[in-house]
Amino acid sequence: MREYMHFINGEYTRGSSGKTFDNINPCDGSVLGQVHEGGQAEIDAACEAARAAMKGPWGSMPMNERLDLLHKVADRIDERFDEFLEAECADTGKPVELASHIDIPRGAANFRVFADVVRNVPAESFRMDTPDGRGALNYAIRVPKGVVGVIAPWNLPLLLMTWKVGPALACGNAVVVKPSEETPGTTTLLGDVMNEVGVPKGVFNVVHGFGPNSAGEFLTRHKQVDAITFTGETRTGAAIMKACSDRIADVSFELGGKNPGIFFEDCDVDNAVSVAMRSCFGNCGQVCLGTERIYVHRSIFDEFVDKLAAGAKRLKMGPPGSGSNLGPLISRQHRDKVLSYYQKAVDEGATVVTGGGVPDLGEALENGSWVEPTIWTGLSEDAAVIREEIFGPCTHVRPFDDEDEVIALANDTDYGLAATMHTRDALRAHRVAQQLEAGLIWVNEWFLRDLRTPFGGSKMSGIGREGGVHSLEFYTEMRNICIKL
Ligand code: NAD
Ligand code: 6OD
Repeated sequence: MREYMHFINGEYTRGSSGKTFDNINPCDGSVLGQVHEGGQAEIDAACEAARAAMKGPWGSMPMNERLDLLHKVADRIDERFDEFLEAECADTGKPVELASHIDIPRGAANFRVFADVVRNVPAESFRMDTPDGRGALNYAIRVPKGVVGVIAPWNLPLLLMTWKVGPALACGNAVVVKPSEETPGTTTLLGDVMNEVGVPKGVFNVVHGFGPNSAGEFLTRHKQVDAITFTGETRTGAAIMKACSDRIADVSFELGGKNPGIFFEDCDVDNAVSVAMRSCFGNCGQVCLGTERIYVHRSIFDEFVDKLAAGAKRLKMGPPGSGSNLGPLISRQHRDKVLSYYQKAVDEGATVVTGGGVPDLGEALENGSWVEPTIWTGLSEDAAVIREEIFGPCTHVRPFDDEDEVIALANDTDYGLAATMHTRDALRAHRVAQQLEAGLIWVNEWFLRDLRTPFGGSKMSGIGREGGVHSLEFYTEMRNICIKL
């Protein structure tokens, strides 16, 4: 039986309450291990350790030494790749193929890339005239924000946690991380890596627990925390914003989405369908960038739906390591939510093209959180499954007739995270992309990431942009120094 401890001030600790909760294997409902539940005492200790690190060796460490250490963190993640892979797949049930190509490599890349961004960022300076003719020189320096609280979700646990921790540390901050209660494994393991490469104690802290009235909320309300970076549900973002408002702590939010996929008549249908297979069903649909609303030009609608349905039927469900390419949902609770939308779709009159239920994968997996990949057609745009984020392996497909119509359909949502658009017409690609109300627009692709680019959502999908130098906007503060010459 595994044990997931907090990591505070460079040491693993069980904390003071003695309370634990089960970490459940989503493939079969078995208990993987016990997670220690942090409360106010653990958050206090972690924030104190982080503050002390800022005042101590971390705060005074030369920049290149700090960034070299982060390269060593990345190298060590690579060296311990198999352990990270095992822990990630155990917590999430995701296919080994997926985690080994995306989650774990990105865990390392998030440290390397941001170390290099910080090393190379140019400084800003302005020479100004003054009435006495001598002039003045302004230059801006960047200083770390201080202690940054990182609150992460369960869908891409290592990737999304390090996407915040990498730039935060590169900029010289110390962090207190609250991983999702569903996925404690890889974040816990990262503490060991920090110690192995010599990151000073207190720089990276982890407190396990839940959200409201638990470690998550206590972190957001803590006076020693200067900023909160959060990835998760829009509703949770609203609660965190309120918690931070009393002390005007800065927030960066990557929230939910209800992302459109647009497929024009001139697209390469086979390529488009293979991209849609990933964007609808990859990670069992549990990707914030995923496509839950598809709009296909009427002239290729039947061909597209047939090919997507054939692809969905070919997916092999099973636990990690079984050669599967579709894992379970994260939990029974989340499965109940997804299945409630499967039912709503039927109640609202959808045609179920494929899926719509729970697969029979045999006795060994009957207590897991499995659902069938599902495609609907025939719903009107006010249906719940078209308006609300489901976060499951499902999508609705609707035909359209012209460009203006599809732009209006795509933008008719409270969210604005991502879109995937497919056409061979480059002019149309630019024209339409520029009218889509989303932070990330892929043409003939999906989730192709260059970590130097701005990442984030519009409308209810988030606040701010991270990635490349944009992360520096959040993880540092600028000070202007004006020198009279
Ligand atoms: P969630 O909001 O339920 O939980 C995320 C984290 O917040 C967890 O660690 C949880 O314990 C914590 N939390 C919950 N309530 C809290 C509170 N009141 N105060 C402080 N912390 C609290 O999200 P989830 O279910 O883990 O993840 C799925 C959601 O995340 C989806 O909506 C998805 O779209 C979104 N997401 C967005 C992005 C993005 O980049 N925009 C990326 C991944 C996931
Ligand atoms: O690729 C990333 O940096 C990122 N933040 C991905 C988010 C995926 C959402 O589930």
